[in-house]
Amino acid sequence: MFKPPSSKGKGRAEVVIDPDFEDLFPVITYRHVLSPPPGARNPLRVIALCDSDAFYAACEQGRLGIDPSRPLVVRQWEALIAVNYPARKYGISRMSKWKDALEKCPELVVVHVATYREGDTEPQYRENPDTQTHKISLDFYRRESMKILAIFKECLPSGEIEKASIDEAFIDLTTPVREEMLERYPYLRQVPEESSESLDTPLPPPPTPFWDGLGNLVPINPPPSEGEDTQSEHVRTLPEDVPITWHDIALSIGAEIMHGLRAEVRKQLGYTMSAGISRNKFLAKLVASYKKFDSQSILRNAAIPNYLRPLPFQKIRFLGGKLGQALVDEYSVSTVDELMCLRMFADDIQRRFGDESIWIYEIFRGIDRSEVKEKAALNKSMLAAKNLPQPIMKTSDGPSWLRVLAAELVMRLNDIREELPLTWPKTIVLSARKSYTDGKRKQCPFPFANPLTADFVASLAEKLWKEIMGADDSIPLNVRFISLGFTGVDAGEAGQRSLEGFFHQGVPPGRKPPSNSKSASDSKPASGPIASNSKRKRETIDGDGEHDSLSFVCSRCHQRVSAPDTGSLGCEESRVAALGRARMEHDDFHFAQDLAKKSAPGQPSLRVSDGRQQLEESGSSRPLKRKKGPPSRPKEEGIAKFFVRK
Ligand code: TTP
Ligand code: CA
Ligand code: CA
Repeated sequence: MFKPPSSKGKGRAEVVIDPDFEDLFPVITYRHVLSPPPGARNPLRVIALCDSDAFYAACEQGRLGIDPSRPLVVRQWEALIAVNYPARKYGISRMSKWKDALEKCPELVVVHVATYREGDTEPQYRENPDTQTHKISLDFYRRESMKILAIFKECLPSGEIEKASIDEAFIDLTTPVREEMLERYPYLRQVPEESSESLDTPLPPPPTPFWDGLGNLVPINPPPSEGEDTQSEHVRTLPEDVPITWHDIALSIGAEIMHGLRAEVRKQLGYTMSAGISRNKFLAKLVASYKKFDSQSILRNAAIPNYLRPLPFQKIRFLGGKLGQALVDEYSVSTVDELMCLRMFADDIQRRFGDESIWIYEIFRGIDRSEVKEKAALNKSMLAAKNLPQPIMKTSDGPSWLRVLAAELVMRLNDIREELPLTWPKTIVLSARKSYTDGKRKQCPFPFANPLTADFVASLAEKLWKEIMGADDSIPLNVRFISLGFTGVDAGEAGQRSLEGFFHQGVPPGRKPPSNSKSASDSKPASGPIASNSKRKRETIDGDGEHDSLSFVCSRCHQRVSAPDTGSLGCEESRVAALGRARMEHDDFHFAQDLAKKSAPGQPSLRVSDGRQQLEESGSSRPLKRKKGPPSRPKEEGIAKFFVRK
């Protein structure tokens, strides 16, 4: 039985709401509209997720000046990584091989992603680049992505904006919506004099919201899904005239803002975007794909229960992979409704898997208090990497790849230096691997150089390569993965460093040696379980393009650890590989800490502020293959392995 709160008195006592969804129908008071700043529990919260349509395809369309009605796909080697909407009408999808796609649609425009090969100082577009000698570059898409974000920020100075992936951003619209609400309904600025409850006085009844032309409003009672005659058994029909709330007014204002923002991006850059607008990040993301292509969808609180209940929970972004499967295995159910009907579910997961697991239960009830947080403009690390189709067998074959990687890194660093001229990395790191568990890394300080050239970077990389591999060409190397990266990339300190650069080559005496795992040790624990688990999801398969930021929460130190920017790695496999590497590197850190702890009393102990750094700087570019290894995580089964037991 559904009955939203009355606006008279406190209301709670007379409200009959499905207890699972109580959080969706709070009494909204003057405090919620007046007290700054609105936090994650504010019932007037409005969050949007904006995602570019067929992003790389749209970028290429714009670059080539091709009419958007023409079918176009973007290719990376044999695979398609972006398919525009006209091409989708031919049944072409990201899963298609590009040659099959051409058969389906002979007039298809096929653009291969730009690539670097040895000697290139900039990526080039080529029809048929060779994966044996070339590496892909996503720099153009990154730049376009930055332009979109810049428009968001310019148009919405009071909104918080968080880049969520190369073509997505979360926008917290709560503050701009509130400003507009007070502008439109000035009577909300003042608690009525006759009220004795001051700020906790419920707001007066809201006006009728205006939805026309603002997007797709998710219905309170969804119609049967396509191809089915009857409504899902999981839907509990609600009265169509569910009363309007002030949150509906807030959502409609938010939808107006998003409409304007998307129009501005289209006008300035030509990109179409789709958006989801709801009460939190999880729901905004979920509803963004409700009806995609140049549209936005709005999920009112009243529509949330019947939107979530019939949903196979494995369709939820961070439950799509192994965790979702573990839930299916554990409870033998597949929809949100079925799980919610297991009355013991909440207590059961919490008891068995610790407090962290409760976020799942909250999500199913439409609750997600994770914040929209702007990320630092500058990544602390940059990585150019290549999975080698043909392994490097001889030491003398390494430098040609190092030059390719160096060219990409230099272009990206110079790109940043155009905006932030003092940006400079502290360290250059080379990693060469036979497999995830068998690799070598070496790093050295990155001295100042003016001008910064690919040759300069390549020469340092070659020095590291020789230190790792030696000079003996007769020893077979079998290197299958190679990466060159900068760490400690800093915009602020650079002025000082550049001066130092004129006096010292390398690290000045007395200066602290550079650290290369700041991303691990600096990173704070996730702001909430949703954040941590949504990121963890990216380890598995998500297909939503979230490939430029990967992280996990370490079960030993509970720190969030980020994989370096994997921008040059487009496919899911590479993302998983990047995360795998980050895990190994972080394990090394603990390995070193464990060593330090084990040092016998009286012996000089290995002081570890950052384990990897100490090991490497001691000159032992230790093979990462571990026979003894750090104490491994106890083997957890089923859902348990997804949570840190407290
Ligand atoms: P998506 O937003 O997942 O997809 P899309 O923008 O191409 O299409 P849609 O309109 O459905 O949102 O990904 C954004 C870009 O990320 C995409 O254009 C290409 C790239 N990408 C990859 O390179 N590999 C991948 O596996 C995925 C999923 C995306
Ligand atoms: Ca997209
Ligand atoms: Ca996306």
